[in-house]
Amino acid sequence: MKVTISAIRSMEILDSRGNPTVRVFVELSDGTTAVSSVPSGASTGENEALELRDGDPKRYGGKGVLKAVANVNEKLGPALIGMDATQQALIDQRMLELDGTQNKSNLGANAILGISMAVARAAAASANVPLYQYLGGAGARRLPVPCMNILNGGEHADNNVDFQEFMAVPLGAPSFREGLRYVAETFHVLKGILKDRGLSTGVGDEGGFAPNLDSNEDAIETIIQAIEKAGYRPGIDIAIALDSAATSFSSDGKAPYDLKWSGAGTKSSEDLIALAEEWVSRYPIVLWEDPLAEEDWEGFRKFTDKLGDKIEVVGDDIFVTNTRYISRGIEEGTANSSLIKLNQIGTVTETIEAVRMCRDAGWRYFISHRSGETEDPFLADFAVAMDGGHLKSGSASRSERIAKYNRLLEIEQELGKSALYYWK
Ligand code: 2PG
Ligand code: MG
Repeated sequence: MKVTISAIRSMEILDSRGNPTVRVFVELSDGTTAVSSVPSGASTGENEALELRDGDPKRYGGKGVLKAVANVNEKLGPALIGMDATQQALIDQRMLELDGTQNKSNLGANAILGISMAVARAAAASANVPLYQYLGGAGARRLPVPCMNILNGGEHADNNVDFQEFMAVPLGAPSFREGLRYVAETFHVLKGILKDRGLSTGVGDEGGFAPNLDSNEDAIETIIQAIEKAGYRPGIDIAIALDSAATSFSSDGKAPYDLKWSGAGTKSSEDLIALAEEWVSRYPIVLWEDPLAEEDWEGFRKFTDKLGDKIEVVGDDIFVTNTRYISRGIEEGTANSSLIKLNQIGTVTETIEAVRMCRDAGWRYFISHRSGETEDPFLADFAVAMDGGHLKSGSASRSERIAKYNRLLEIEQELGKSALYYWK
């Protein structure tokens, strides 16, 4: 029997930074209910789908989302009642039509994504299959390598480190569970090292430490020290991934780059590429995200020319999970991987399209949380469904990050012997 959408409602909740975000409740004709909560970024790309905020200075400094909530309750929800809940693509398409803009600026990507995620979850529950299987099919059994962001800088922290994320990648672990243990242990050892040096062990937005360090190199060398001290072999058991988030140290999305947090001065694209070449030859780096800014397509291409056969070069702000930009990237050889964030594009269906485009081109794709998150673990199921291979969900602290890792532990246990785990 066809199961249809019978009710949709929304409310304003808070994200992990204490900023308002959208929660959506969906009810189906068979009585199934589901909830979703929408994440929110800080180092956002210019071309991301629009996150609708009220702009009313009297509430949350203008960051309220009551307009988006009203759009769910009054415009989007009523138009979807009676639709077959398993027709995810048609439901998402209907919402795009209702919005009528290219970047969802009319009704808000936060409103639209909240419904899109809750509908997927409700349809899965109604079919009595886990979400990862509903979205990924019977073959969805690969757990992602957790790229754990253990040291934070840039816009995610108040320290003197320019690069936003330094991630520990447990690529030599035999399973997700063990991989998570490798990097969680490394996180704890890192804390001890920082403490011994008299440095801050306070954490940034994604739960990694955010100390003031001697240099950007110091960040990476301290992590390598932590990996070794935790009993692991750098590059064999645990490698390193970076997100420069370079748009955040360029004034207009292009060169020049001002390494303003460390005070290392102004750099050209070529300077940053040369630095990356040196780092990749010296350190066990396997992935580098946003080494250059969102408008620096040429710099990105040069970076990929130099390093694309050695490491995964990921575009985040430059591609914004949008097939328009990913297809250009594929044509021009801009990168060899795209970051994948549901709320950058705003529907589950379009996010799956972005993944498909990467796969078809022989690119990799890197499934990601946002720096503002909630306790919703949707991302964990989504990563397994997409056969993602690796994901980033922050550090081994802050429950909004751990919620995703814990859900992955559950999925791995549920899959039992059929679970897969490997890098590449
Ligand atoms: C990024 C993300 C997530 P934000 O730059 O990759 O780590 O940060 O959500 O702030 O854009
Ligand atoms: Mg990024």
